[in-house]
Amino acid sequence: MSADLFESMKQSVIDGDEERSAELAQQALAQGIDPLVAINAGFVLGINHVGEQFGVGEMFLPDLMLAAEAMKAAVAVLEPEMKRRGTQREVLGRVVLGTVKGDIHEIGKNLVAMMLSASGFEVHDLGVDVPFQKFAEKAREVKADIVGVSALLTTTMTGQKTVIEVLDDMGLRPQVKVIVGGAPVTRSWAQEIGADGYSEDAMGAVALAKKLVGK
Ligand code: B12
Repeated sequence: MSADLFESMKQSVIDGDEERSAELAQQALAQGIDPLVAINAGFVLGINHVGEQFGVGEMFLPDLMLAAEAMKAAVAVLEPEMKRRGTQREVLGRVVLGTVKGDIHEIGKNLVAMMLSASGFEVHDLGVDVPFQKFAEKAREVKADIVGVSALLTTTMTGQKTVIEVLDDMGLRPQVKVIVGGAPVTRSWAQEIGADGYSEDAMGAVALAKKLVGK
């Protein structure tokens, strides 16, 4: 019976069916299933599948976004019970993320945030048009492992460099790692500005973040 339920959970995420995922999470709670087990034996398998299919070009951006939303809906239902039981999901690391000052492109950044949080990172999303200083202040406040800076304009890319400089000035480096991304950003740019990593997409950002926190 549970095997069917777990399979349905996986499928609901693959289908990007937010309502169905939330409903299945409710069912798991009603059946007394440990919420962490529901996540790891059910929903996570769905998001992993979508990530793999996306990687090989079998699924596309909208599928990835819907899957991440479905995953989030399930986790939102399960979270209170996890807290109550004290079985918190292992937090892989803390990430401060935002689109840099002068830039209001948020779709890619939101996707990176969703995938990181669906994968077990605690994400502090500062939004768009974020002042350089704010990345560093938030990183210090939440003891971030990673700061992620998104930029979609050639004119705002230089802001990624400034964020690294501010982190340096505040003595937060090299403990706090910096990852950068956005359509005009390249690996060589990331190297040039002394970032710790670059990824061209959200799945890559998750792999990169895991590597940087040693997971
Ligand atoms: C949608 C869009 C907009 C929307 C944004 C809506 C929103 N709420 O986000 C609106 C209409 C507001 C907009 C405005 C502008 N835009 Co615009 N916009 C785009 C467009 C078409 C798509 C961007 C997008 O969402 N892509 C989909 C997401 C999923 O991809 P992504 O953002 O690249 O993110 C992925 C990766 O880059 C990576 N990633 C992203 N961030 C991060 C961060 C980290 C840490 C990591 C690891 C990875 C990572 O992972 C993401 C997921 O896979 C692009 C064209 C393009 N092909 O990029 C132009 C584009 C970026 N825009 C452009 C321009 C010029 C502008 C404007 C200046 C236009 C104008 N004259 O007003 C304004 C600027 C406003 C501002 N100050 O920011 C140019 C930039 C040119 C350049 N090289 O500088 C582009 C390239 C269009 C073009 N070909 O001319 N835009």
